[in-house]
Amino acid sequence: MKKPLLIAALTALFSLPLQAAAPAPLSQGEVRKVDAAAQKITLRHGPIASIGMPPMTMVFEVEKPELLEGVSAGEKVKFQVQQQGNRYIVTELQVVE
Ligand SMILES: [Cu+2]
Repeated sequence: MKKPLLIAALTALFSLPLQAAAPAPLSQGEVRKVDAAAQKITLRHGPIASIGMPPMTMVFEVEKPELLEGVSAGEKVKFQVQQQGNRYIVTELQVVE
């Protein structure tokens, strides 16, 4: 009777590092403004679970200028963001139809 519990406990234990290593899911947002020169984008975004941020409109830095190519205000996007201190940096950005 105790074996299934033990297996469940071991399975849970060993799956933890895998979950920690998995990339965070993309967050949803809508582009408000693109500032290519400053490498910044203003997004109205939904909740971002990976950094515990509620929905809001804010300015993000982008990791590289190419991320902003073909992106314009009004478009819906999915994105990945990394927090470095008090900086929020978009590392992945995809326009969604
Ligand atoms: Cu925010």
